[in-house]
Amino acid sequence: MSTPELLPILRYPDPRLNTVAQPVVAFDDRLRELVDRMFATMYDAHGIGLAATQVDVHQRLIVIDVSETRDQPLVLINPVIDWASPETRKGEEGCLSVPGIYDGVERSLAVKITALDEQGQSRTIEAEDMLAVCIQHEMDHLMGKVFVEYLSPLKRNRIKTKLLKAERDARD
Ligand code: K2U
Ligand code: ZN
Repeated sequence: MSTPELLPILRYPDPRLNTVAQPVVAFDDRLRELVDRMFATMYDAHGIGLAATQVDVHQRLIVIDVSETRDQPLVLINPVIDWASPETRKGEEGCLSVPGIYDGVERSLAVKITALDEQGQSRTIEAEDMLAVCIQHEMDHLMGKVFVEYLSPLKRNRIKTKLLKAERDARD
């Protein structure tokens, strides 16, 4: 099977990253095509997660693969966090929409979620460690939130300036 066509990833501070995604309602071939292209885009970018918001599709859809062997794909459609542990930990995060920037973000150590799979079947997932962090990071994207919004305004403005300059330099 040929590799699905890659999708362009929106770069911070693109305002479209602040869009709140809508629930998925159609479990059809178009959805499956989108899921395939999101996985191809995530693997190509060496990411361990990707939210539809990041490819300018504003539906509640996330793809994840936190496995070392890059062969344990997870599709989360219309995900809901049913429980998040009160215990939290500050971990270093990056984002495919904020290239080259890494900083600490506080996240719950464990989460329990309910989500639909590509066939529309409901499933519950108990996650901890990196998978729990990734799920929280991606679900923020579906709410229009990028991890730099947890940082200080000073840091965020420096990041915005840096990335806007990088975009300008890339165009010239
Ligand atoms: O942009 C994204 O949403 C993909 C994120 C997912 C993620 C961020 C922070 C912590 C866990 C997951 C990453 O950029 S994927 C790149 C990456 C890979 C390994 C560890 C951290 C970040
Ligand atoms: Zn991200």
